[in-house]
Amino acid sequence: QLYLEKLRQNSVSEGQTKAETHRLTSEIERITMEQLQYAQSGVEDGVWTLFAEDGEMRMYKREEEIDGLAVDPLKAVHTVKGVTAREMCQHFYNPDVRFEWETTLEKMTVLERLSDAACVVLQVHKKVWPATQRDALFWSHLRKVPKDMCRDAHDAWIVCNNSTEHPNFPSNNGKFIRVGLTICLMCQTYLDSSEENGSPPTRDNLTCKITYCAVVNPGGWAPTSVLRAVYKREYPKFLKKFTQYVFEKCRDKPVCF
Ligand code: 16C
Repeated sequence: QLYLEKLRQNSVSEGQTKAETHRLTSEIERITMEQLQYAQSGVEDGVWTLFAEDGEMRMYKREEEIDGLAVDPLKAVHTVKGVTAREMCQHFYNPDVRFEWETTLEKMTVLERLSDAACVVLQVHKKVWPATQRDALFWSHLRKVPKDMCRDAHDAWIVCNNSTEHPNFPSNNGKFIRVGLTICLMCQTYLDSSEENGSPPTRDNLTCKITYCAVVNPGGWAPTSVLRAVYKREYPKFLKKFTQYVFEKCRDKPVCF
């Protein structure tokens, strides 16, 4: 409780989020904090299996099934030079730019703007043959990580997306199967030594460490082989495309901490 209060004060004093509360405030606080701790825990515990590697990017999975459906948790780490944690997370959060990097989308509607850093979104994803088309309804939240939780980083930011319900958009209404998801992107900025000499940091002095965690429940039947093939193809594609997109978008702009 004390921690949550500290977190709230920290966010508000730094002007990242409005102070007002809304119907999802406490759920968002709780799940975002859980996801922050989950993202910060390592992958060297013997339960994660490396399944994709490309440059600095490493993707790990755990094969898990619920009622015969593959829901394999995914954890990925990546390092990108020249961008900050805030730039990375803002682009992941901002629904206005989602179609610029998200390749699985057919349609997206922002159902509610809860605050300047929290919203509820309905997404219809592209159909994967032979499975029924999926949709996803979730809240999304962007926040700065409190300084004492940044460890050795200059700063850290997190976006957490988590399934929710909306009375006007019930699930499994005939056309789509609704997936369940808990996803977070946690980014940490590191400055190289030149910054410590007193000169203002440029993009050449920045490194962004990225951790992406996802658990997606397909919500209804789909062949396990198809599900695992989609995971294996789409997650690496997403992380490479998204990070490259943010790098390109920011490279000629002033650094934003
Ligand atoms: O985190 C990502 N994107 C965020 C913003 O969109 C947000 C969204 C998450 C939605 C994840 C579930 C999407 C179900 C997609 C259905 C398959 C589409 C494939 C289209 C291929 C042309 O957090 C980045 C998400 C990266 C992609 C993840 C793919 C996860 C596959 C889940 C499979 C579910 C059932 C598929 C039925 C065959």
